[in-house]
Amino acid sequence: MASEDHIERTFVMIKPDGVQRRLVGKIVARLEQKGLELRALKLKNLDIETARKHYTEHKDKPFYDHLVYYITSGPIIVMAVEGFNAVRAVRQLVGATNPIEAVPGSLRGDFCLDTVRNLVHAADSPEAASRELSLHFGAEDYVSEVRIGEHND
Ligand code: FUP
Repeated sequence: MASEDHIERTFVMIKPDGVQRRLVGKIVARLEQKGLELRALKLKNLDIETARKHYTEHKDKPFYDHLVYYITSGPIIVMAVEGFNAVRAVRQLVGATNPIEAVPGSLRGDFCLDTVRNLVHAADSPEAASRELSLHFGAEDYVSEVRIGEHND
């Protein structure tokens, strides 16, 4: 086991094309079948201010405005996903930014063609994961462990 191996939490978003195409179940299934666990999940419309913050690293890029427009154009799913090396594991499952280069078997490789409508976003580092999780979730959104029959009341 390498020194960087550990349980971590990452941020995953199903973009408007994924929700519109009714691929939510398939995408969540791929995360779960890999062995990752859901800690928080919401279906919501992203407001423009949060979208701009989410993509702040791209604010000087020519595609920034279009990206913000697209990501706020319909409902999305936001998730906190936990597991062994979750950041790298999810990035592998998602595949390359350009779906034409994403390997078959990855979500983008199997389900889309377009670089903007590329189905899923996943944090690309533990630092990005922590920033994005705090942008999209509050403490009240998390469950600690998914176990049947355990109550907090
Ligand atoms: P990724 O981490 O794979 O989602 O990719 P990036 O953070 O580099 O890019 C974020 C989003 O910007 C992509 F999902 C789509 C959009 N993008 C473009 O529209 N054109 C580009 O050349 C690069 C990214």
